[in-house]
Amino acid sequence: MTRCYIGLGSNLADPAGQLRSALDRMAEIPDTALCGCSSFYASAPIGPGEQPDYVNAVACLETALDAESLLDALQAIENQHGRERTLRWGARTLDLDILLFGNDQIASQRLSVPHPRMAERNFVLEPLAELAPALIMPDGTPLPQLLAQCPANRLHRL
Ligand code: PH2
Ligand code: MG
Ligand code: MG
Repeated sequence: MTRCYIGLGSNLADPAGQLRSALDRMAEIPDTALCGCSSFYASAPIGPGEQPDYVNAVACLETALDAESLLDALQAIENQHGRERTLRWGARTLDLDILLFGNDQIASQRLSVPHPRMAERNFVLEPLAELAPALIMPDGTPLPQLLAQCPANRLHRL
């Protein structure tokens, strides 16, 4: 089984409800157990134009799937939640990102793991630290060091 961490985000159509429903669906992914979820956080949007604030969280999964199969399952859940892939970093009903997949470092056409921008995003690092405060990244960097270096962005626990 591989322990992985999934970033959840939404800023459209009842964001907290989107995240709750996504967690229910994630708990049903075959050969996979949902082992925890952080608090939900409100965060200022990073992206183009005027957008509503996001609700963000991080969930922990234990899975026997490979990373691409897990990605398929997560994208299916995004699609069930009306995700439209238009503007990069545009507003969205549901975003599910594989942040970490065990200690794997993956650079394929479909997947970059660890998530390439997670070190710059306090709305990822803060909830991740709630679940795994002493986590060491696959490159050996301790999570507390990333947190200390992360740019501030408006964030509060809901
Ligand atoms: N996700 C993005 C772009 N910008 N901003 C916040 N606050 N939260 C997000 O989850 C987020 C974002 C692209 O995935
Ligand atoms: Mg994302
Ligand atoms: Mg995404």
